[in-house]
Order: sequence, then C-alpha cells, then structure tokens
Amino acid sequence: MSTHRLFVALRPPRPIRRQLIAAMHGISGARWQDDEQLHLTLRFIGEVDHHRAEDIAAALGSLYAPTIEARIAGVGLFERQGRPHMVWAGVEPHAPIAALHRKIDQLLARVGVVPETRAFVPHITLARLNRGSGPVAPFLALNSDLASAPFPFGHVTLYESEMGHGGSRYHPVARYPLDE
Ligand code: 2AM
Repeated sequence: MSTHRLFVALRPPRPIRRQLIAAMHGISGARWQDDEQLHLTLRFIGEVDHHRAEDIAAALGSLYAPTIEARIAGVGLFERQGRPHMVWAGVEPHAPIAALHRKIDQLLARVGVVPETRAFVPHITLARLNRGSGPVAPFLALNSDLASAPFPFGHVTLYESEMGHGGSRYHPVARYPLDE
C-alpha cells in the first residue's frame, strides 16, 4: 500500500520568504531551500498509510489556537556527527510556537501518532550542507542579527514530503486557519 510522508508546519508570508531568500548566500556548496520549501516544522509525522493520513487531516480540523505574531531572529546551525548539517533562521517568540506544537502533539496522539520526544527548536531551514560545503562561520557571523518586521502565522499547513533526486519537495495537503 502506498504511504504518505507527512508533517505539520507554519508557512511564513511572502515578504518574509523573500527576505530569507535574499540572505541565502555565502556558503559554497550549500543546498539553499527554494521558496516552496520554506516552512517552520511544528511536528514531523513520517510515513503513514492512507487511512491514518485521513485521520490526521480530520484531527487537525479540530485545532483551535490563536494566530501567532512572530519575527525572524538570527540564524543557527545544526550539526550531525560533529559536522555542519544545516543552517536555519530563528523565529521568536518561542513560547506560543511551542504551545502550538504541544497542542498539535496532543491532537495527533488521539489518532495514534506517537508523541514527539525530540526537543522542539522552532526554526526555518535555509540550507542543507554536506562534506563538500564551505565554511559556515562567515554566514553565521554576517546574519547573527538577521531580523524581520513582525508578521502573523495565520494558519497551520499539513504537508506531504516527496523525496526526489534534487532534494525533498513539499506539497500542501490541507490548511487550518488559526484564530484572529
Ligand atoms: P528540517 O528542515 O529541520 O530538517 C520535512 O522533512 C520537514 O520535517 C523538514 O522541515 C524537517 O526538518 C522535518 N523533519 C524531518 N525529519 C524529522 C524528524 N525525524 N524529526 C523532526 N523533524 C523532522
């Protein structure tokens, strides 16, 4: 049976995406994300069958949470096995985003999605790196004060991730409005 690789995310508005894209330079060999790929993952779900996917989409329909006023705040680095793995943009404030993450975790637990154990660090991935990528320190230094105007996250999106040769493509499956 075919499966769906799902995750739940917040999508920054267009002017914010443009600002992030404008900052994407200065690491040779980095795989910069394109406009369609930019998002803040609230909850990674993973592979589920079609029935579970429908249950998940329905469960998210009962989400009731306020719109989040956010702003971009700096950049960061995740390492894997001691090597730079990806660079990301920070988003603040953390508290309402973490609260939304917990709420979604609880909704999904009701339809059998195992609760998250990994620490939640709100971030928007900007680039994926590999052994051949150049140094990241200049990029991190240059963008340490990266900041945006305040902007709203007005809805939550359920995405399907499709893995391909040129990296993953993310397709919105459903959108759930947040309260004004
Ligand atoms: P990343 O951008 O920080 O790598 C689709 O793959 C989205 O889900 C990406 O934003 C990715 O986060 C996130 N993701 C992938 N695997 C994950 C995992 N095991 N735990 C948490 N998030 C994951």
